[in-house]
Amino acid sequence: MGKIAARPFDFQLEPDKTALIIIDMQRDFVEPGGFGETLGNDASRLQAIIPTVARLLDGFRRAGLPVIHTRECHRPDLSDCPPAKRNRGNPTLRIGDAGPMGRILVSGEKGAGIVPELAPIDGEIILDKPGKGAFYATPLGNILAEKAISQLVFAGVTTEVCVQTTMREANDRGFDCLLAEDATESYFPEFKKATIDMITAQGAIVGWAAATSLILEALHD
Ligand code: TIU
Repeated sequence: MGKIAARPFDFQLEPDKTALIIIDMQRDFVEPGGFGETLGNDASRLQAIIPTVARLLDGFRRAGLPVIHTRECHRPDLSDCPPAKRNRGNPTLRIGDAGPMGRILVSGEKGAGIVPELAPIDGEIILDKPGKGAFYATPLGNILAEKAISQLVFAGVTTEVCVQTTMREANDRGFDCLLAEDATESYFPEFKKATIDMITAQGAIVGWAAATSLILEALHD
């Protein structure tokens, strides 16, 4: 029961200790005209995983397990956005500038919102984070400790940036981390592959990876 044929070896899911964390499925990253595209990316690859993330989310909801949604965004006065982050890469629009979906990556703006297909429901946690990792400058560690969570299933974008950073933060804090590999995506397919290869290498040095369908089967064994 609960055994998932994951990479690099089976992951033993313990549902009563498990939460789903969906990273940054925000319009600014997955829809045209958002922050992702201001950095020079094509958002359509990311948009394509929405139905798979929705299936995973539905499975956790039906199992009655905790769900955490993160959003990478900043206060309207940008006091939590270091100038180094705002200026990095000389983007066409900077964080805080007015874009087609409101001010780029600013909390409360349309672009910073989670895509409607994955909208959080009552009882789910929404966590705004100023960094790439979800533990930095947020109450995530305390939230998980209160719920006695020790296993995290990861989905969302982008695989090598906010997903990987958060998995590494979680791994160092003692969580078993499982990435739903078809429920995450990158603007760069080769970076997605490399990230999954590097987190699962060396005997799951950062964590495991498995298909969403296998995770859902284990949840409902
Ligand atoms: N640029 C990029 O790949 N990602 C980010 O800036 N944030 C997240 O990954 N959420």
